[in-house]
Amino acid sequence: FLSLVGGSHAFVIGGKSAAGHLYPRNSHKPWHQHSARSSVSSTLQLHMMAASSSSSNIRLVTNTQCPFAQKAWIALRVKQVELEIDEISLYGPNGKPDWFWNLNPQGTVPVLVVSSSSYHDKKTIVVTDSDDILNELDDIVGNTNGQNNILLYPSDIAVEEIETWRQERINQKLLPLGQQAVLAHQLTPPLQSVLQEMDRAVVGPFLLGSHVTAADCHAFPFVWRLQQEFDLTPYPQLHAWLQTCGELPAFAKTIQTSWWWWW
Ligand SMILES: N[C@@H](CCC(=O)N[C@@H](CS)C(=O)NCC(=O)O)C(=O)O
Repeated sequence: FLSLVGGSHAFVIGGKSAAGHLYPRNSHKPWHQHSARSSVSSTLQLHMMAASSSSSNIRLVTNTQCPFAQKAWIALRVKQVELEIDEISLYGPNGKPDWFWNLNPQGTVPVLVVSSSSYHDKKTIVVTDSDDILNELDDIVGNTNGQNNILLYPSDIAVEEIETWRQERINQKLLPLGQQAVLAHQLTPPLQSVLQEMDRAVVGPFLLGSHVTAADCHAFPFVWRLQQEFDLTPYPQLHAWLQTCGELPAFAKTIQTSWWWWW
């Protein structure tokens, strides 16, 4: 069967008869064949997968210049996931291949593909949005790799605190105000006040204390890019946080010499 899970950009392909390559490169199926909807929740689907899995494979379809893809890549590296990276070009004559349109009809990276198989079953979970990847990664990796499960949402930190960083400070404020400021070539007063708010909110050494959480993975690609354009030393806590993350292998490996903004 093939189902698109309502509510998040994730769907599951699987069932006893699914075998071989799920996304053959010569497939020319129109993208709308992914439109069948299911009311089965993604959590249930993940549990179904966990119950039957005996081996799994995690693949990130990405472009390393993209900040959203970097966010997912950092999270996967923080969680020490054994990962296959499939980099595709998005634009120009070598642009998106057909198999990629089949995988994600929206045509955006990153896409996380988690395949698991056992004697009885074969399932693939596809997550097509970086926010959903961060939201679901603790469940996905917890189910495929029981040990060593470093949590992006640790139990001693309130989910709301992580979400305030992710949704309010980064997605709602920093992204639009950062774009305006970069295009205007100046650190505008509205961006300055968000950076001040963020600076005061840093617990240190990481955004919410002694461990990396989903907040750090999410914020880093965007704040790092702003630092390439503007002097962020007037925001000492934020500046120190960038430095700390940049020295960790999980983050450092994802920093590229050539990169894209987020618009
Ligand atoms: N909401 C998506 C946005 C991802 C996104 O915009 N990716 C850009 C590259 S940075 C992309 O794939 N663009 C290709 C296109 O729009 O054709 C996410 O967070 O995953």
